[in-house]
Amino acid sequence: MKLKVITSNPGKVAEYRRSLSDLGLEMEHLRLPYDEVQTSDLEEVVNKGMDEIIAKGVRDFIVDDSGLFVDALKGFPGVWSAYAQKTIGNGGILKLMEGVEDRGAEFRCCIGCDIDGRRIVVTGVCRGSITLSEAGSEGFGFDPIFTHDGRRTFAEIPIEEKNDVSHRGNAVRLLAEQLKKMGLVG
Ligand code: ITT
Repeated sequence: MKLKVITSNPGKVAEYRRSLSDLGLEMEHLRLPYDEVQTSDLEEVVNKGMDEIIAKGVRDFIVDDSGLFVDALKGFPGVWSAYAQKTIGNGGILKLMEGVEDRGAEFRCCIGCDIDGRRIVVTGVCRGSITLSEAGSEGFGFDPIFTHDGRRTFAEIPIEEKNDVSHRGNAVRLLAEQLKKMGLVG
């Protein structure tokens, strides 16, 4: 079965290709802009986005709304992650964290999947911390400043290892459970 991954971010597509091919799902990248409503709730962004995409007549797809939530910044950049990444970038986040001892943070990923006329929405989380400096060249976005094991950033580990522990990997595992329950994958 083929699923479209509707995103402007090729890094997400690469991660989905790795993790969902095991289920026999073929992923196809589709750039189709949709409104990301401004709300503090990733699931709401996903559900509204899915309504809009379905209204355009597109079916059998995945959308993904993700963010980095930093404890000491009271959850910032969170739902404003894309804007923060484009404006202040990783350097700006590190600057905000200068002299801050509590470096705890988490990535969250909400996946919306329309498949066979049905809708599945799941959220995966990955706890970790913000590093003192940027490291690594793998991945995308905030990967160079986030570590899950306190040793290497997400930009210093291969995509398979990131998928094993990441917010997106955890969300994919929840999605896979649902798809299996529905008998849509083996
Ligand atoms: P689409 O909305 O088109 O899918 P996007 O990159 O804007 O692409 P999000 O709004 O979900 O995606 O992501 C918000 C920001 O968080 C964005 O700057 C991403 O690069 C970043 N981000 C999301 N997932 C990430 C991950 O696994 N590792 C590092 N940064 C991530």
